[in-house]
Amino acid sequence: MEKTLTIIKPDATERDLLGHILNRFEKAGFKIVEMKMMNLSKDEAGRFYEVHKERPFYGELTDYMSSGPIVPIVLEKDNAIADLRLLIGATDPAEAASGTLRDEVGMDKGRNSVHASDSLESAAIEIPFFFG
Ligand code: IDP
Ligand code: MG
Repeated sequence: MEKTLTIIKPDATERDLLGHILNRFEKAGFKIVEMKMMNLSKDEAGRFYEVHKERPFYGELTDYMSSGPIVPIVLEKDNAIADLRLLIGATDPAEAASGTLRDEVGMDKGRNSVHASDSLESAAIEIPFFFG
């Protein structure tokens, strides 16, 4: 069984979409194995998204991710990493395939409601970041 990290982002907790999103994960066959609600400081958000620090949206991203409650979750399933990326859809909700989570509830390229690890290497760093 593979594990991946997802984060329900501030735009989704703010709009009371937590139950809906958890239900989508469970219906898609993911087991919720760890979960908590918390707030990140801008510094912590910066550390989580360190790989993007040279990108033009880094400041906006770390402001946004520290703007309200987030819910990091470890999900488990066969092929969890790739399957979760498919379930959430493209980064920009306007480009996300029909029926994906970002298509359904995402607002814009920044406020796209959910994070998901993009590889085994990322999951191995991202899971202990929140669940050490
Ligand atoms: P991903 O979340 O689909 O893996 P990444 O390219 O890794 O997308 O970007 C990380 C996060 O940074 C995105 O989910 C989104 O919240 C934010 N982001 C990406 N591109 C932009 C942008 O052009 N403007 C604002 N925020 C962005
Ligand atoms: Mg990414």
